[in-house]
Amino acid sequence: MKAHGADLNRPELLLQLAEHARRMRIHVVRMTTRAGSGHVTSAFSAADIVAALYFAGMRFDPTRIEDPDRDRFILSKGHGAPILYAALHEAGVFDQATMMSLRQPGSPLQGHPCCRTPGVDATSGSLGIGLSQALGRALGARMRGSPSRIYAMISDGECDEGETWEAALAAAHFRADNLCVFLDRNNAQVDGSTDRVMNLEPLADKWRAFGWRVEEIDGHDFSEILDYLRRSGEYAGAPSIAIARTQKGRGVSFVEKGDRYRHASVLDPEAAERAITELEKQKTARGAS
Ligand SMILES: Cc1ncc(C[n+]2csc(CCOP(=O)(O)OP(=O)(O)O)c2C)c(N)n1
Ligand SMILES: [Mg+2]
Repeated sequence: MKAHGADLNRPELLLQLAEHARRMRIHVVRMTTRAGSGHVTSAFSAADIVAALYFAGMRFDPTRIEDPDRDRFILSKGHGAPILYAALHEAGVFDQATMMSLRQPGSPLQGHPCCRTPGVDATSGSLGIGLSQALGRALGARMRGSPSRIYAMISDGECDEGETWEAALAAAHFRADNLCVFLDRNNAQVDGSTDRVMNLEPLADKWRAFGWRVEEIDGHDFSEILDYLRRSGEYAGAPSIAIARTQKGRGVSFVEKGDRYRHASVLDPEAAERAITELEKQKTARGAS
């Protein structure tokens, strides 16, 4: 099984990833406005990394999601679920109607990821549990002799959770080099900026001290994301983490700036139309350049 986009040259791949991410943000707006709840800004901050994983980094074939040897993605910051669902829809795992059933009773797409949902690799949403699950998956894959690589995204708010650091310690101890993590470093958590609520700096030094390979990247720059993904596959003997600088709400100007969209908020139908119009223009702008 190959990664998506493996046959494209680099400029083509970068354009294709931007296009997937742009469409995924539109899916997020549509499904959360329809549901009337969800975490749009958290989904947007993760959008570019998730697009790069599903459409370039991971060996993921939507027609073979049961393959035990495919790569896995664990969205530890489970409230960002709409971006995961957007990627799975974009990849063809489920249809538009299923996507639009987000948060409805009986829908497979609940507000936080559930491993019973096709294509979803872990149940998450209680913050702090995803890195342990990812490590368990990584060690399990190694024991089975599987080529499966395990990708995870954790949030900066989750670095306030003890379990994150227990998993960090264990991953280095067990030399889990098939584990590749992105830390969505948007400097924000529910109650305000991470600096004010619980200072994490020097964050990269902390992960290094725990024995990880650490890179600091721009989490909205596909080139930097792809370079990290390539290098993480080459590191031997230790897990790797990219501390990815991101922005909550990234992609739509008034969502990036607006205080009213700070955390668990969705766009009302009028704002959703404005957001979609802005995202549609991004395609035109790229097409013209
Ligand atoms: C154990 C636990 N405590 C509290 C919450 C409620 N909660 C949901 S999102 C969130 C924090 C959001 O900030 P961050 O984790 O940095 O994610 P971001 O949206 O910035 O990516 C909190 C405290 C939770 N889901 N789980
Ligand atoms: Mg955060």
